[in-house]
Amino acid sequence: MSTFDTIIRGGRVATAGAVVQCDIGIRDGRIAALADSLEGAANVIDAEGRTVTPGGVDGHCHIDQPNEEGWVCADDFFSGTRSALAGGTTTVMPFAQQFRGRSLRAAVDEYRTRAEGNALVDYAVHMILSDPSEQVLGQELPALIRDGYTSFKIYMTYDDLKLNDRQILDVLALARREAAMVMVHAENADCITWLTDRLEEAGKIAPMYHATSRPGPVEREATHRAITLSELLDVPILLVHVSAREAVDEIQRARSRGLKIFAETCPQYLFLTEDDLDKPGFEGAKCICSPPPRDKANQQVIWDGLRGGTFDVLSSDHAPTRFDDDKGKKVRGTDSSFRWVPNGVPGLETRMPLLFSEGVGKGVIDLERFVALTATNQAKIYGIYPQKGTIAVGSDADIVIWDDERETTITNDILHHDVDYTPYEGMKIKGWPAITLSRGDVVWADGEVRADRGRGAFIPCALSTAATPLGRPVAKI
Ligand code: DUC
Ligand code: ZN
Ligand code: ZN
Repeated sequence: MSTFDTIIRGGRVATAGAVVQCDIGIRDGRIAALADSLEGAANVIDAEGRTVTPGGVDGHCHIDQPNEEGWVCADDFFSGTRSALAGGTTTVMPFAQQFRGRSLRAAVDEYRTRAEGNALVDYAVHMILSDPSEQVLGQELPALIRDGYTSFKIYMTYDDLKLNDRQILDVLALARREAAMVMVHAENADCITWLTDRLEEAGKIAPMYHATSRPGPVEREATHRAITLSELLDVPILLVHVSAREAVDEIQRARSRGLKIFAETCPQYLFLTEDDLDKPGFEGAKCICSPPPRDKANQQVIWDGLRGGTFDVLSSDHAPTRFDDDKGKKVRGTDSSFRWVPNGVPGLETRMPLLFSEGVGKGVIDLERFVALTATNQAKIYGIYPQKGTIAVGSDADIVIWDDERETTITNDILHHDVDYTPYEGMKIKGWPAITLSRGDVVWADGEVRADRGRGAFIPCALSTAATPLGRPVAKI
């Protein structure tokens, strides 16, 4: 009998702490040994000369998420996880969304049935909390947190989702008691609707005006307010999809006061600008997402924040709607206002290769930081570390062996999502996963998906130490 099921031999193995040349021994889906030289396996994968990283954890993506607005999420758990693994992501964390007036528990149960039997890689589930009623905060949410749903997103914008400050305080107080991680979408709702009304009155309805309706200060105000509410009750929060210099300033100011504020950004704020919304006809709708892509100077601020430590995680915010489809970006036709265009861009598959090429390959960040941003910090913040997000003895054998030299021109037809476009069409990058393993199984090799539908498992999340309060609330209550 062999000592290991698989040995990955001779790779340049990167964790968030170090890069070392070693062999990885895998047994029963987990990493069983790390050493200079291992022997005794039925399968040996040669990784000589290649970079080996933990499989990615994408802590913010939307997969098969229902809505009541007439458009559909283009990816279900099968196509979403297929796309994820082809780009090196082996754990996805999408959202079970509560609809107002309805039970959060029912939303989670229903969402789990969407995943069951369909996912190709493992998944954990966040919640979206749109109706923090007494019943939800008093009973459903505490029980759900104990069942492994330890993080949830709240919104400060979108009419059907936004919470007011009082509701946010109620939610934060609950998060403090239960040590849950709160993700915040920070944009000022009233500013956006006021600006949108004025733009529409002036006939400015083309996709490019989406960016005009949500300028940086709109993100700054909400970021500042979210931080203030967090500070008041001493509850760590994670600001998602940070796009603007103004928001970065607020985060850095809060951190300099010693507050526990976590921050996420996404590839769309590194690689797209508002000019991508200003394409002929309706093309710009492909890049409508919120917050919107900004200008080159803001892009640089986001890159600086990745390098300098402002950002803890890089997630995709994969929000897949098809472009040429009346259940997608064109749900209200091509003459409608940007207001009605479903928000979001696809990006599960391109997240890691883009950062590997343009971040590590171009010397902006080192490999350790790449691993921290795409896997380790995500797993730590959301309570699935060290099962996920690292290469260590005992961790799940979720591993990417990179073809460091492979040059790829990104086109939608090489991707594995069910969306009919990619915002990164035509971009040339270097480096792509050659082999991806999920719990020791090769799920991607030679450009082919090799995973069976349903092999992905639900991963319950533990309480994360990232959510532990500092112990010094401003509000003495
Ligand atoms: N913004 C969100 O808040 N969610 C999904 C997509 C987007 O652009
Ligand atoms: Zn959001
Ligand atoms: Zn999102």
